[in-house]
Amino acid sequence: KEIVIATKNKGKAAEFRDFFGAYGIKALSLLDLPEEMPDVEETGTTFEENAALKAEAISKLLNKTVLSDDSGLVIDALDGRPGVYSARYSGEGANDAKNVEKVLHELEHIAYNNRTARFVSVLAVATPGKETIFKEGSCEGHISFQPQGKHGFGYDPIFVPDGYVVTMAQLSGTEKNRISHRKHAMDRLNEWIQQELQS
Ligand code: ITT
Repeated sequence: KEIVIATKNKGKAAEFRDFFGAYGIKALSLLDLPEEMPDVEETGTTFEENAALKAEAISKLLNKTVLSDDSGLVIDALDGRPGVYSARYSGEGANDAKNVEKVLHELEHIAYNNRTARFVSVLAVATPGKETIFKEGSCEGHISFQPQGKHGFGYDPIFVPDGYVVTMAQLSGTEKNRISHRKHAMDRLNEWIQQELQS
């Protein structure tokens, strides 16, 4: 079995390959498809809206079931920013390093206790002729003062998950995938996956 993941983010794609691999399902990202897929404009103001936009657009184009993930980092001291704007937080020419730098700068004078944050992932599954389904997961933690670690992607180098003294980027991929927001959302998708496997 195969499933298309409507993402061009290599970090996400690798994590979904692991999650679906455990079910014996091959997860194909948009970078794995033979045809070039358009960039879907993320015009929504919530993770759900953007996840639906991505999954439904690609599902329509391919006429098959497509899963998307809209995710981000929600920081309490920044009133929830970067949130749905996580990918392009540092503006034109944004990349992971610049986004991380911007967050650290904005939190410069904030004490560790007040640097609480969570990663959020909303999965949308769009199937032609069916209602789109949504599953959400989150992972609580704190924002560190310096980037540390080389694993993962995005804001992983500055996110210390609750119960840990190292950043998400210092954990192995296997460890991250046991505790992450995306893992918790995937757990909630388990029932749907089991049904798919039987169909
Ligand atoms: P696609 O839309 O193609 O999937 P994207 O990177 O634009 O890729 P999003 O719009 O969902 O995806 O933005 C999510 C951003 O949130 C992502 O670029 C990271 O900066 C951050 N993020 C999400 N999940 C993360 C994780 O597991 N670890 C670190 N940062 C994460």
